[in-house]
Amino acid sequence: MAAATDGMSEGMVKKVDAAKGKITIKHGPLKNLGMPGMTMVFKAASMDMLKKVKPGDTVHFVAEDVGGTLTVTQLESAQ
Ligand SMILES: [Cu+2]
Repeated sequence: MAAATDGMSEGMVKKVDAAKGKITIKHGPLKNLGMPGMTMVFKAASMDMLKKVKPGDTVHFVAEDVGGTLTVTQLESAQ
C-alpha cells in the first residue's frame, strides 16, 4: 500500500474562511490538475477540515475538480 502522503501536494495556508467553507492556499504544482504553483482559493470538502489548520501552516493536501469546483478533499498539517 502506498504511503498516505503519496499524491498529496504541499502548500501554505494563506487564509481560512470557515463561514464560506473556503481556504486560500499558496501551492506548488498540482500534477493531477495540470496546474502550476500559485495562490488560490479552494472550496473545502468539509468544515471540520478547516478547523485543523490556520494561516501560516504548511500543509499537505489533495485538490480535485468536483463538478467543476476546485475542492480540497484531503488536508493535513505538515508540522
Ligand atoms: Cu492553483
